Amino acid sequence: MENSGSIRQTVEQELENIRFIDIHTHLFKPSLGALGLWGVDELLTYHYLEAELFRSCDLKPEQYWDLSKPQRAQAIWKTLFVENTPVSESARGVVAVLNAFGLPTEGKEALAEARKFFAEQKLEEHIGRVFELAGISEAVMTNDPLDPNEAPLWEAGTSEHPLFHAVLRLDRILEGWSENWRHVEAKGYKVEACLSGKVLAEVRRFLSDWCVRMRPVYMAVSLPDTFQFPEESTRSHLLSNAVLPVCHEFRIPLSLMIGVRRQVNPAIRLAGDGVGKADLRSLENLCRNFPNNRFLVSLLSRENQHEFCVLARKFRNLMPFGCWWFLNNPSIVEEITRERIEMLGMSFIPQHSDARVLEQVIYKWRNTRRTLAPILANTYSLLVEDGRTVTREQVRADITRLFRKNFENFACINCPIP
Ligand code: FIX
Ligand code: ZN
Repeated sequence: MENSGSIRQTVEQELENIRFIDIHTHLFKPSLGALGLWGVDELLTYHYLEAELFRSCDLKPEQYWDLSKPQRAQAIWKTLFVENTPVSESARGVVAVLNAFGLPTEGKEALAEARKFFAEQKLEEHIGRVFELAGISEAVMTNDPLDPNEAPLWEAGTSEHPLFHAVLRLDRILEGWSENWRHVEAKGYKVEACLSGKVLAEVRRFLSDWCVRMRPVYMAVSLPDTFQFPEESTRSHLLSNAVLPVCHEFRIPLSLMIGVRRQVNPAIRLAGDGVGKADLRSLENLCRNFPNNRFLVSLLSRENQHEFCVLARKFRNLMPFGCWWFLNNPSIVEEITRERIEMLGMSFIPQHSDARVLEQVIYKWRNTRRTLAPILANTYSLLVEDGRTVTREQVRADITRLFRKNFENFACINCPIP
């Protein structure tokens, strides 16, 4: 390929042909039942859209929360899709999903028609169709061993599903030990609020038992912008003496998602979280002090991204991934992805969907392909200008590395189970 036109066409074709692994979602395999959200009412009551609703109507949050789910969806459809033009990233996403299924995307009647369509779908085959439309082969879940609705399903034994991988989510342990240690104790582990050597050994046993039960591809935690390591804290002790040793034993990475300011506005619930710039010295200390652990990391603040790339150049056990949450907008995805390629080559994971509702993967991955095509094409055009030829095989290998192999290798997906 010599000219930019043929390069762009080849990049678009290879992006279209390759099935990606979605490495962080809030989707659930069918055997986890009602935890899995799908259909138009769930799409419309996505917390991203709830935040936008309150900016465009007189409904007060407390009035909104008193409504039923269908009534909330109706309020959002009326406000953001009928009375206003759905131009935000999240609102346009709903339009793209309805359009992908050949459903009407505007007017008062469109919601009723969409509801009828989704009510007719059988979940198992619907999942397959949605993943095909999204161009993904698998989705990685978020699974909480202390969630009162989810844990019993795993403890009773759930069936594996070829399209879903599990993740052991640690927020209630690492961020809420003082109020949650009793739930760990209730499951038969001799733990208490204070972290003695014996208690830490029991926490390791709890984590190991859940790794055997869930077979997670990584452990994960979402951390505030104020996260510090090391520090004299329960979280720091649990990380050093329980979580990281068990991750190492099971050869899985620890995913750190850093920078959330939880409940900036509690009145709007899940939509009320904000963002703050993190101190990356803490991440640097973790990567340096635990060279045999692997850290799969996403940072929420745009202001952290350049320093993040520099840090990733220093530590091969640090894998940057995704343009997370408030960063998952084309204008910012472009900036972040270009600086990652310029500093890290193809040794990072560009995106995840963070989908909470099944059909969101359709628009989130279409947007990723649409945003990345010119970035990758420009990358190869510069290389041609500077004296290298670029082949379709190289483009295919690079995209496969970005959206599959970097994760498979880093998470040791194909390693023998310890
Ligand atoms: O901690 C997380 O996994 C975040 O992604 C969520 O808490 C957040 O609500 C979200 O869905 C962002 O996209
Ligand atoms: Zn998430």
